[in-house]
Amino acid sequence: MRFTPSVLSSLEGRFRVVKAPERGGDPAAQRDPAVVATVSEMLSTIERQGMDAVLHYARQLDRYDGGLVELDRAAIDASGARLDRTLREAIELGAERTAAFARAQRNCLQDFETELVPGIVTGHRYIPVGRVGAYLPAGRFPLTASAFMTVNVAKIAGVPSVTACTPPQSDGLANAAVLYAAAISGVDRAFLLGGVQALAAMAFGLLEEEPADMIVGAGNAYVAEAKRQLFGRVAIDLLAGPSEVAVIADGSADPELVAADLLGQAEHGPDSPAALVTTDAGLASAVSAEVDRQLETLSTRDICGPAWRHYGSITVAQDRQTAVALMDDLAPEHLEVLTSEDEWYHDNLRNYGSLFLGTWSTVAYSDKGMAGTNHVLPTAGGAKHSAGLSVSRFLKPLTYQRVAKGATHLLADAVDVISASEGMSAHQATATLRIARLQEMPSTD
Ligand code: HSO
Ligand code: ZN
Repeated sequence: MRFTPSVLSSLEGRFRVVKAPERGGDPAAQRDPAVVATVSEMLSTIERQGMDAVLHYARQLDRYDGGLVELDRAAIDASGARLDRTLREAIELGAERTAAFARAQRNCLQDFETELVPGIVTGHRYIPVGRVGAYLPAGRFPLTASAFMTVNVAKIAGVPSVTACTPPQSDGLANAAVLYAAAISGVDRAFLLGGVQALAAMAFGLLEEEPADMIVGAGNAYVAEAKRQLFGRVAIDLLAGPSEVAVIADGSADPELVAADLLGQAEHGPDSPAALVTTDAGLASAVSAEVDRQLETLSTRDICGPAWRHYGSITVAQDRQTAVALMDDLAPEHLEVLTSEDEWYHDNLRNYGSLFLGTWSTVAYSDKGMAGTNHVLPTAGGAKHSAGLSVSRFLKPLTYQRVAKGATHLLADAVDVISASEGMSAHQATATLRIARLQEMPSTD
């Protein structure tokens, strides 16, 4: 998350950077050529050699030699039994909340039909994607709620077939919490398969009779690059880079909470950006001191510390309009507003993946599924042009038209003229033939 130089110069004199990121550039915006080449080689090998190549990469990269394992009912039940009851209940709560939010969003998407002019009826119907493949990562931090955001939301959208892949852990098993979350989200089939080889197997139809139409879910840089290279052949959700957090705060904010929330996402990796924009210089120094204090005791300070040093920033804005202009330029994945005028910011901000309004809303509530909203969100400025994953992404608003005989001239005459001017006589004929038919018909009045 870096400010755009032209935006900074247009705001000159209205802000002061008190802590700049030490590292240049935006880690998510840079494609590592080595990653691009490795993924391209893997995809073409798997496309040519099929399951043999998939299993070869599973052995080489995941050190897994168990062949292709489908996680059936028995494995899923065993995963539930491996979990502590309080964790199981927390997972069930997350599944319920994300389903409730997705259902509410689904109800806002209406089929419609309208008669544009007499005799020309048009409309759209929401039809779900047929086959979705969901990747459920389980690296250093298994993101338990991933399945809620992908599998659960796809099933609420009405996707008939949702297949999940999750990598084997070092014990050769699927992460129990991840698998349980997928199971209660209604996954149709699940396989023990990780990384690029999992995405390729889903996209090339190596796991089932047919390939996936769409591939969703978070992953590391290799997984993101595989999605980029498979896009077109399949649909994807989005290309997510390192998770980001930004906070707008004024003098009313609690510096301890602001610091905790900044470090809360810095934990994702040493390249995870965190940005504070505040209208209060006193708060800026209080938060800076708090971040340093909290880093002393955090068990994940080996990640959060470098993330904050390299990609953390604090900027003091002269007024709330400047704070909004700066934040809209960052277009962060997660944006918290901790001010005495949160609704003013809500009305004026335009670019964010998901917005957390007020002291009592924090990013982890959405991350873990408890707020119901989706945590698959655009990073690296993608919020300028796109929203995150939601039930609507699994539903295609497919249009149709029905033209009455009596309306023929309302379309055909103009199509005749335009097609003639383009030299497209076959197009022209489809219209003029209908005009002729109409003229041949006996008058009904
Ligand atoms: N912040 C991540 C999601 C997540 N974090 C899940 C922890 N658990 C992407 O929005
Ligand atoms: Zn997170």
